[in-house]
Amino acid sequence: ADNGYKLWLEYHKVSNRQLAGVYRQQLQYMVFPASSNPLKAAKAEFLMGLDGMLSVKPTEVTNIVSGQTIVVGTPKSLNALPISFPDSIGNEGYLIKTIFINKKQCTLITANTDVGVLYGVFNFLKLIQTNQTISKLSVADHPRLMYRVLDHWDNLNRTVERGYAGSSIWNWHKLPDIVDQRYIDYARANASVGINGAVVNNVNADALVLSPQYLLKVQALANVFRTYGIRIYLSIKFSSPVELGGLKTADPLEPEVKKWWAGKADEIYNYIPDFGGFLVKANSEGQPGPQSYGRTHADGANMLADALAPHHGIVMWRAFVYDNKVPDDRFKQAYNEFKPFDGKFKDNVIVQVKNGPIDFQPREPFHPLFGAMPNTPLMMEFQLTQEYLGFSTHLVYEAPLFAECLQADSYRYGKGSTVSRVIKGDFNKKLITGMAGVANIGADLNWCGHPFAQANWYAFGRMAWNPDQSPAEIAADWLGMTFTNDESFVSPVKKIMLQSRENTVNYMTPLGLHHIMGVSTHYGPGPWVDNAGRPDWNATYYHRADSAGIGFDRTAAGSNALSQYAPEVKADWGNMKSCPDEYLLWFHHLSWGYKMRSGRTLWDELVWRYYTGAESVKQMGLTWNKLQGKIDPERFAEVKQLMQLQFKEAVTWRDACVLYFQSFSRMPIAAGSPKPE
Ligand code: GCW
Repeated sequence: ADNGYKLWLEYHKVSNRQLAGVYRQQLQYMVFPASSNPLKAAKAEFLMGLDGMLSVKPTEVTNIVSGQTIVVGTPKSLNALPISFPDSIGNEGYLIKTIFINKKQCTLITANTDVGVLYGVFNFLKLIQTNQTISKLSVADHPRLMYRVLDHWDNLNRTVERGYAGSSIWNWHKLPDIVDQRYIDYARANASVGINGAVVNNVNADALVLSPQYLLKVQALANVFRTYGIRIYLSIKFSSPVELGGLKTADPLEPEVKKWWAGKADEIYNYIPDFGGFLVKANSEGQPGPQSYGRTHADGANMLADALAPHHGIVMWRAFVYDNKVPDDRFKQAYNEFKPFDGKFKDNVIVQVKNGPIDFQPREPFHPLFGAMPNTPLMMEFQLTQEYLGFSTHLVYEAPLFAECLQADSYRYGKGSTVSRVIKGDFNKKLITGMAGVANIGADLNWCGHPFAQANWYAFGRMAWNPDQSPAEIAADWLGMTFTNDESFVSPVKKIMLQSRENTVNYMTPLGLHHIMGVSTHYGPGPWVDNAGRPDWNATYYHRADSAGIGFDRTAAGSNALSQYAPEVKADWGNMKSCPDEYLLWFHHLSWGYKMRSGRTLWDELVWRYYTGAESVKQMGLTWNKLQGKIDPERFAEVKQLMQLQFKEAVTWRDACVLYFQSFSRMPIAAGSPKPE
């Protein structure tokens, strides 16, 4: 076994012989002329997939043999054949169809562009990987978002900020001369789910990345990615004109600063003609930015946008800003700083907003900026790396977390104005659109540390392509492609995956608790932290437990953060009677004896959740143990050990939090709670 290196592109043998026979029958011949790099890559992938799954290699022909031929290409590459299709699939969409061409039946994979064909090929292979029939196909698909980007928080010394899967996959030392096979496999995996961009360095950026030496290295990566439809982007340090250029200032309104960036952009595009653009973290957590010169986010972003515009590059400007010098509730800062600049950003700026207002917690309400800036493109930022979700030790399938945010109703354009619709630009067609995922990839043999963490990379790609896809379907596809299509494995493990995030919320931060992890590591419980150097790094700042009760009052009586939402949302969450249990302590400070929907007191409910959370991890392990023999022994054993460790840590979370909060509630652990070990 490869221990997971091949990800969901393992192409294991189709075990159902009858089905394999039918597939082979229809794939005896192919019309697949390939002269461009993407088409060559598509063809190589196609042949590799068929060889792996069916041990078949279609014979190359120029004329269709009816019922036994697959035809792959664009109208241009297939110019000998009369092919037409709707425009609606755009530049990256594709069609997979059973049709008649010149009166002969065939399977056609086609698109407007070579990269569209590549996507079509991956999706055709997926049909076989998941054992679907291919005899009467009519698939037309296209991405709903334009920029589908992985953000690597990788430093130039190969450490990875919040990375739990080994060192960075980018070997800067050996680049540009050594092009690791990993870069190609990385690009294949991304293309297979439609990811079309990669920011290769940390948002806490090093100015050095813009030096000629590094641009050569970046160019070597870009040359690999291009074949797979992936553009490369860089995180930039706002003070680069000073640090790298020797200027006295990085003030975005200074002509010499503008000139420096424009020159730098020209230089980059000389190396990389299809360079994607810049990602910027400015004036947050100590990073430099326009505010350091008395200028605004819009001044900073627009200056960079001007430098990139002649080359069609974009600026992804992050809204994750907070600062202990700004008093008040950290929840509110991004909205306060960005909302006033709605409509003030250039067309090629997209404001990148984390899914929630604090920081990638196990559960957060959706960020109040979604829907609040009608004239500004907003790019969703999800975190795949499990900074607050047990690193790569805990099994947490994140698609339900993504879906919960995407399907939340902002009410900003009336009922049904979901976050998904906002980021798709449904309410303002002029805007560019996108989704970013903070990568969970490292140099570990299996890329992501935990075998199941691969599912988060996979699910991110699928949801960036179409944010409304169902987590359950994505999980089933991933399991089939990664492990086996055996229902007796897929069905229980899919259940495990779908339940996993809620389990983790329960044993870490139930009922709307947040940011009570160990200070700075963000691993393990730390509800007692109250001397972390700044108030908003303290757990006590967030849970506010005292002898009377627990929770952060964000109603008008408290920080009033709720006023940043539409009136409907504010009314719903602002009233403790209608506020869902899941968000309760995000918005309310309640007494320990408060009566919950379940009939239990708040204290009993809290205890019950912690115990249920830990218990469900134990159950997950028991389910897994019964599946021995259904997949390769290596990954089976690895996951088994990980689940045992996860259980141990879930118990630690439970006991630490229950005992700590009990020192305030002074109430007993009710009979009927699941028993401790
Ligand atoms: O989640 C927090 C992390 C920081 C990170 C920051 C950010 C890259 O703890 O490590 O820095 O967010 O998103 O900028």
